[in-house]
Amino acid sequence: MKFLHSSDWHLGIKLYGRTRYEEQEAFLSWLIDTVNTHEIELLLVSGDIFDSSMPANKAQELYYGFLGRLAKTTCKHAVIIAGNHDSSSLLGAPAELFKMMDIHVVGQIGEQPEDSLIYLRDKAGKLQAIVCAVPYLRERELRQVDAGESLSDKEEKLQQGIKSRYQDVIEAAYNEKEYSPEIPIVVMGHLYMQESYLNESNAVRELYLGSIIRSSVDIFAERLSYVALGHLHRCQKVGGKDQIRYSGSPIPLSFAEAEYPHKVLIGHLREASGVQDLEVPQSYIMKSIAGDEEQIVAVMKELIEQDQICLIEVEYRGTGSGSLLRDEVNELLKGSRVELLRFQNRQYVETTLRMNEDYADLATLDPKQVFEKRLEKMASDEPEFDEAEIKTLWACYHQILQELQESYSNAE
Ligand SMILES: [Mn+2]
Repeated sequence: MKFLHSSDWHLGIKLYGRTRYEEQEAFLSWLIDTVNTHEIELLLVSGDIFDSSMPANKAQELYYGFLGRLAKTTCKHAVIIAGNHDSSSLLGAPAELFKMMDIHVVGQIGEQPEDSLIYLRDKAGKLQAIVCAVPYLRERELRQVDAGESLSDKEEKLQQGIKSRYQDVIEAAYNEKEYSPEIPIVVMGHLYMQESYLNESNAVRELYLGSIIRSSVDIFAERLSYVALGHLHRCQKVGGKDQIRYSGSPIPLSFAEAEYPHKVLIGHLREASGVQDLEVPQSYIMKSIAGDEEQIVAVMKELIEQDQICLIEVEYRGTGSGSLLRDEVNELLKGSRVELLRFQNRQYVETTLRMNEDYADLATLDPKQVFEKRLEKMASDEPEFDEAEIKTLWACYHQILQELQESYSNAE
């Protein structure tokens, strides 16, 4: 059975307030053509279909419109799981209706391991493959909070919880009475693997989020045909294994992600070593420009010349305030197809911050810096405040950030 694996569509996402519908629509049309050209029979989408748990109507239209068109292609089966950005109930609501179209949507992990198994059958009802469809596992589904447990106890328990959920579902597939060694078993998951490669924006985020729960490839059985993962936005093999892969997102969702190609993966369930990546054509150019006035203007002029839609962010590294440059940039862009999404002057903002502690542009600070400032203020206003209390507050703050990361748009 020929499959196509994709994930992290984040339909409806905004980048500095700008929606990405044109690019997402172009990707979904390309995907329909690709399914037909490559005669794909099984589509696997490993989570983060939508960017938000309450997606805009337009984002939902794209999704349902796509599934409607998919029904008219060579694709016989589709399996879609929820990611950390998706609302499991919103995604799962039409599941019964979709089943009739052989589209399987798994919003939430079932009570029994068998509930997560999807049986793909041919027209005659003969079993062709089993999919272990495990959506993003939320903390409340994984563990009970014990009084007085430390942060590392908690991480250990979460890690164990994830491992045992996957292992139970995989075991249930092997124990299925219809299973025989020639039936391929596929696992789908939306999680963060230890052996994976992080891009820069992940690494920066990790600095202030503290450690994030990561799982190791040993949670997957050796004999699996394929493991289709979502969560990280860069296409990659995991732990050097041909059959364990992240497809990555189809479009760059931030400027940092524009530095590498975005892909989908295609393969045969029986020959995981032959998995191929296919680069998704991008409808827009995305570019970060950094430098002094002269450098920035030069790059911008080049981009304007190209006459293609281009989204840019500018980081001014000169010594002035940059306000004249900002005017010049806006003037240059008039009537062009280049859109400025963000103009930043970090050095200037930092100098200003040092001069006047009360002034801060939130967009240029990360949450940790904001909290640090708050604690500093507290310590100077209330001298009785001690080290131990500060430590406790930091631990709580880390935990809150980690929980927020599960549902907010800064997360993968
Ligand atoms: Mn994602």
